[in-house]
Amino acid sequence: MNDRIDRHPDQRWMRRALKLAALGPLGDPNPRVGAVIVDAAGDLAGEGFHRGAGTPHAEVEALASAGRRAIDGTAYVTLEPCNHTGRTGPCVQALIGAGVSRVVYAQPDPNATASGGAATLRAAGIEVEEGVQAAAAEQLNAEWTFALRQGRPWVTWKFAATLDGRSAAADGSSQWITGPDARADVHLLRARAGAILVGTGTALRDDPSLTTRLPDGSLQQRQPLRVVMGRRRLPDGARVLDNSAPTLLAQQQDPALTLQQLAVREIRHVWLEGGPTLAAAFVAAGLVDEVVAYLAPALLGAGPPAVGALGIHSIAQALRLHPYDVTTIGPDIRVRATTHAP
Ligand code: AOF
Ligand code: ZN
Repeated sequence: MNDRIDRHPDQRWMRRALKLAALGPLGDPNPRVGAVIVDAAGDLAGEGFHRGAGTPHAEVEALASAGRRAIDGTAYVTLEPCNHTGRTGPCVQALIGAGVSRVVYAQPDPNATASGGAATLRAAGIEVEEGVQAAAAEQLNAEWTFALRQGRPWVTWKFAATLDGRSAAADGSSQWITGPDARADVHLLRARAGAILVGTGTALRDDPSLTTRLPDGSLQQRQPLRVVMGRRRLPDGARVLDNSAPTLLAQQQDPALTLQQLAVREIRHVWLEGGPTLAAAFVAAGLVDEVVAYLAPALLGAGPPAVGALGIHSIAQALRLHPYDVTTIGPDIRVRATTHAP
């Protein structure tokens, strides 16, 4: 960040609001939002951030801590204040009621049911400025923003494979291709999603629990929705049906329909852990937005590939990805890439 720009109070306070926003949870139906109230003298009067769906919005927390010092003050919010009554809200009425004279926000709200806050604030005589560090705010909620704009969740497809792209050996054994550090990393990244999706094939073959666990093996507090897609019946004792996390059985084979069903449930980010067939169905439908590959420095020479046939016949047709991160994790290599141009 350029020093000269950063000395500008609007930039400085918005940076503080962005830091607060980052304290909120990922994988929630709601975005991470931070708010700062600065009093009429230009001093910090209140701070807040959103802790997840059903809890107070960031502005409400910040106004509560500012009390009467909000009068004639400025509110800095990382997202356009909401204009609706959902689980809580509307924040615009809280801001008007608190007597602030100016509102500065970063990202316009892409949620049609909540947007329109700027116009309401202006109509109430409040000075409004939009777009201060909008890109950084959007980055904080990249999957959420995508989901609201596109009407479907962002899809991250994760796979583990040998360097020659095999996700299982010729005898079908597929466990522990990568080392324990890579597997722990999967649990950390998985926990950021709203749902973990596999096909019935994987559920039957591997009997995975699809929970997110901490390094000590204990369950993380928030568990993503477990989604099993396909028509095959799971046995009653399947781990994915236990009570350690909610589970949805999506009894269809169409990726777009499953994503639609998840969008209705306010899932903004899907972590896809399918086998080669399910992965190919999503990739071929253009419904994979991001790939997280864990590559073990090993060769198998035979065995099923990470992804099945995609209808691609020449190098010219290859689906080229846009890598944004390559990291070694223990002996393994993690590559993260998007399918969209940056
Ligand atoms: C804000 N401040 O801190 C957040 C906002 O169901 P609700 O009532 O929690 O509303 C969720 C929607 O409100 C969410 O999709 C987004 O548009 C907005 N979130 N707005 O002014 C906040 N979290
Ligand atoms: Zn709100």
